[in-house]
Amino acid sequence: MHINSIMLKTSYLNDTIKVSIIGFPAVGKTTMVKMLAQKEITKKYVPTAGFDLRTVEFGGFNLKVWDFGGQTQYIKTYLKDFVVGSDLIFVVTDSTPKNVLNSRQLIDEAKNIMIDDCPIIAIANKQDLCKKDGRMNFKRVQDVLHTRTIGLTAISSEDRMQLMQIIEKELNKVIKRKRLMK
Ligand SMILES: Nc1nc2c(ncn2[C@@H]2O[C@H](COP(=O)(O)OP(=O)(O)OP(=O)(O)O)[C@@H](O)[C@H]2O)c(=O)[nH]1
Ligand SMILES: [Mg+2]
Repeated sequence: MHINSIMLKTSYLNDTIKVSIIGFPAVGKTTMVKMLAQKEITKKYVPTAGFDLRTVEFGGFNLKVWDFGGQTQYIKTYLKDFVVGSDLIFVVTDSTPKNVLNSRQLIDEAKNIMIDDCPIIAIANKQDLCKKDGRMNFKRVQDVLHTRTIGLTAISSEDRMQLMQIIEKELNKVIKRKRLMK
């Protein structure tokens, strides 16, 4: 490997990117993080207490992924203090009409906290259940949220590549912005 490419790679790894994943309980945030980290996905629901911090190395980036527990007391406590400083925020919904409407408020709150131009992307999760129980498809979710929305089935490893490509694109923009600010 040429010395310049080694240096480039090293400096990329030094760029730590904070990715926050927020949303109400049991919408699939931790499952999404496991998918990103290529960890085994079990279907047993274990609510996240407080938050979990996981480092995911991906495409030369060093991602610090903050997985916030969705219970009200955590959202209220952590949203303001810990989401600040994020480079990228995912707001996850389980695509049920009620949860989508509630998530709209969450997005508005996150937008108010993040006064800089941190991208906020909505995840319409549990798309596998749309036909079964009338959940909204990701386009309808996007219409309600007025925020760029990606449809996902976090328990399906087949969706991983698509999600990774989207994240990579966003991260490239984030890195450029961070370097301009240095
Ligand atoms: N059918 C289906 N189930 C899913 C999907 N994603 C997650 N689940 C299930 O939903 C449940 C909750 O998932 P978690 O990832 O633990 O949810 P969470 O948002 O982290 O929940 P909190 O930590 O309480 O905020 C688990 O039983 C998952 O297996 C999906 O795309 N489809
Ligand atoms: Mg969780």
